[in-house]
Amino acid sequence: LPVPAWAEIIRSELDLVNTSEKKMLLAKLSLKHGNHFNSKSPVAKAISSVYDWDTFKFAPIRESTVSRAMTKRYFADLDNYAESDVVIVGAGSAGLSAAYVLGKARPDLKIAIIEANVAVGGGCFLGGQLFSAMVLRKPADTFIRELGLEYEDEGDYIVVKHAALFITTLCSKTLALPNVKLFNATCVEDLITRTDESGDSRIAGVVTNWTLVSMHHDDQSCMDPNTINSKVIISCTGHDGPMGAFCVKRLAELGLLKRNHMGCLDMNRAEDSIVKNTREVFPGLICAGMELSECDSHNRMGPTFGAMVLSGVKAAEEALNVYDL
Ligand code: 48N
Repeated sequence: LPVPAWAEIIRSELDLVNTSEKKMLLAKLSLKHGNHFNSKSPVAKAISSVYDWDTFKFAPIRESTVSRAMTKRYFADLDNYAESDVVIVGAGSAGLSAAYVLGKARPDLKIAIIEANVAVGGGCFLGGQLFSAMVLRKPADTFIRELGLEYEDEGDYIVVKHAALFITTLCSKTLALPNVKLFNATCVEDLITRTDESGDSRIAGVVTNWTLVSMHHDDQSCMDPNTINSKVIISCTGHDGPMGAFCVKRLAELGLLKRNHMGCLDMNRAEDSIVKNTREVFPGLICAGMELSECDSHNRMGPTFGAMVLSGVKAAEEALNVYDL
């Protein structure tokens, strides 16, 4: 049978998808178009030509090659980002939004993201109380369109079908930027400061350690940290979790910043005030997202993320406006 034009189109698209997707697509097409897709059809051949499972074999490798492939790159990154232009603490919705905007706007800047968890996302892998859909109030829809994400437009707000779709898309686009590096499973356990003759201090970088090490300083002998020097820190460590609001708490502990606690939930007040007040809270330290509520006692907003996204965007702009980067 001559190969109908649509089979040619499908075949070319089949080359774009991986095998499991090919199989799924073929099954769908078989259901839709009947026996055109039997095992002898050109499209079926396109799939089976990819892998002959009987003779399938990976190329050989030695274990140490894998180890060297990882460690060589990881330690080269640590060396490269030991002096960063910007360090973003926390890879939740605010931190990743800040990293994306900054990394895209200034490809000349070296941006290190330090995330305590193995996984990024913070509170944004779910929309709220284990529900998956994610609500963002307008005008945060502009950022969702920037990411090329589909959403349902409900007038004053939009809904992304799964919060994980948002945060993984944001993460993948951010990490694809050549000047952004994520150090996950790594936490900021202290800050680097400089104090001038008049006794005024400013932040000059972060003190880091593997998160699991940081969590066991009380039951292990001294496990010294690593450091990253940078001109500015954007702290987005949230209000929740074992290290929430880390930088605000650390500065408050030293009497360098007044700590106010997060207010009760008021969605309208919370989102406006968090975005409006995203700013430098201490010389060298910009605070964004829910960590700010622990600094200025803003209300919490509950399961809506527009303020997190736009607070991250504003923090990126503050970093460019306030500092000579
Ligand atoms: O998602 P979070 O917690 O923080 P934000 O500010 O990006 O987003 C907050 C948002 O998820 C909400 O809380 C929503 C809107 N709920 C509001 C409400 O009313 O309940 O992300 C912070 C990230 C996490 O991934 C932490 O693991 C990480 O920061 N983190 C740290 N990473 C490195 N070093 C640290 N010291 C540290 N502390 C926290």
